Amino acid sequence: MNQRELSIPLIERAEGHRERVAIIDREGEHSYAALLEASARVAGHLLAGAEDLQEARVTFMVPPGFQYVAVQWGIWRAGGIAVPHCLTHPPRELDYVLEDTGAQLVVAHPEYLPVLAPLTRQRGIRLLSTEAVFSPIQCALPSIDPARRAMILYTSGTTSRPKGVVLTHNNLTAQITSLIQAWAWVPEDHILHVLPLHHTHGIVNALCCALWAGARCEMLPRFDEVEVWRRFQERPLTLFMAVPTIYVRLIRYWESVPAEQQQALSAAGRKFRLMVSGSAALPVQVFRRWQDITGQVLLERYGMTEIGMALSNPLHGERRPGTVGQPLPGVSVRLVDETGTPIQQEGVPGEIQVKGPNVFLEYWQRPDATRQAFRDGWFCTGDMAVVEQGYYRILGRKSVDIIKTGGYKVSALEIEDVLREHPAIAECAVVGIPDPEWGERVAAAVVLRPSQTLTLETLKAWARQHLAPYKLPRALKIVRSLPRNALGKVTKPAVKDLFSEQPG
Ligand code: MLC
Ligand code: AMP
Repeated sequence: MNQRELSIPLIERAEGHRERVAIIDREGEHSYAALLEASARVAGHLLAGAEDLQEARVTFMVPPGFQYVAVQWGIWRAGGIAVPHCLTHPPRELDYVLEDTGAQLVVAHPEYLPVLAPLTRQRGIRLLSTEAVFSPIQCALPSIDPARRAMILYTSGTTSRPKGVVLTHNNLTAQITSLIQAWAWVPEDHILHVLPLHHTHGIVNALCCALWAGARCEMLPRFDEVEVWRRFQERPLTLFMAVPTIYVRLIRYWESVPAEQQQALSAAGRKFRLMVSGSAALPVQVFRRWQDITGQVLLERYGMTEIGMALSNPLHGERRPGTVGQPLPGVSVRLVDETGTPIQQEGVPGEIQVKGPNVFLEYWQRPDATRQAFRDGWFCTGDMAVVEQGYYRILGRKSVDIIKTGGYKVSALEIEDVLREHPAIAECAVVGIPDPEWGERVAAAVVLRPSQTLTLETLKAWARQHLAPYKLPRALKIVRSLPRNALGKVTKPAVKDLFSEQPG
């Protein structure tokens, strides 16, 4: 193997555990050696005679499993920037990513060729099937400086359309090694992976950490409570990571089965060395119920696409429910007041700001947005928190236009822009309303055009063509006018009140 190519730390490390099992998927077990070989072939096909992709954006739409990882690594080894597509995105959202990244190459599992082919044809982008990129090929691979861009992840925010968060190999290494240290990953670990692979939680925390450690990553095609409980019982798992909605679903399933089966499930849950929750606030009742059922004290942590993970309850020591613990190794965290002054005292709320090698490079081709996101070198998260007895507690977000549903962050503004295209809708306002299963649910208040009608079902069916399933409205209120302030601006708290039985 060419020494020069081994400069991406995660991939370089794989040489150290070639014979170990890296991935378990529906095809079986795959070693680190197999990953190295398959990813080299992918890189060869992507390069197609070129020496280095020089940070070309390569999007890929591959289901969770060995092929996903081999394509991701292949893009990196060829010198490209890997951009994972969301598998449930409708064509409009897929096309946005192709356009915004200026993608030069797309790799797709055959299942996704029909949806991608018309889009890539229209844009003149080379589309490669996974069947083609795994065929044998000999080729020298470029040397990759880890300061180079590695990945773009799309995140919704306070702008209508999602922004591309650019992470370098160095950013990824910092994010991974911080968690390896904090949660004491070892090669003997075996994680059950159930999260989507276009977001940081699934990619960095669960997948890349496992591969860095030389551990086993057992990947399900998607979350399914029955299958997860089955694997808990049958497999020698040590780790599990999920969003609160997933724990809610697992609890609901446990509660639905007979007592004997509950005992067996509980015993299976007890064997894990660590279970983590994140991406959204973990309700204290869920924390306690999970502990009753499995004996597991969930470790809650806080993170964001732009920074990876920043705060975590301890592996050893008290995991305090309703809090997200303390700064992770190598990550600096502070709270600031409205004037931007750091808060020194406990008990005083402020915005969370983060600094460190884990913090992303830039928003893709949005220098203004990048600049606005930083103050004196600190990344402004937009999340509010308070420190109480040494532990950070998240209080909420500064923006009412960001909704967290099932662990997915969605922009109210993006949904509003789409809903306004509906022929029956004159005006609309989208908010997140509290929900015990989803954290928040997307709710739309709409003013109809004269003599038009609309139901939630017809709106959902229409919106499904334009938006990802997790962005669809789940509650609808038809109103004569939207609540506005004296300046004519829609008042979102009043819109939320429209959906609550007792307006507050
Ligand atoms: C799906 N449904 C929803 C919904 N999503 N209803 C309300 N709100 C939502 N958000 C509906 C479906 O449409 C369907 O109903 C029914 O619920 C069951 O759908 P499903 O397909 O079984 O749901 P599923 O796809 O399993 O989704 C549940 C989930 C998923 C929890 C597994 O949301 C998920 O994987 N979430 C994780 C997201 C994540 O990884 N975030 C991390 C971002 S990074 P119907 O009526 O339509 O049939 C980050 C940083 C950090 O946040 O700190 O980690
Ligand atoms: P994303 O942009 O999808 O990466 O989502 C990041 C956001 O998720 C953060 O800015 C927080 O608002 C939220 N988040 C992540 N972890 C937690 C947590 N443990 N508690 C509350 N909110 C969280």
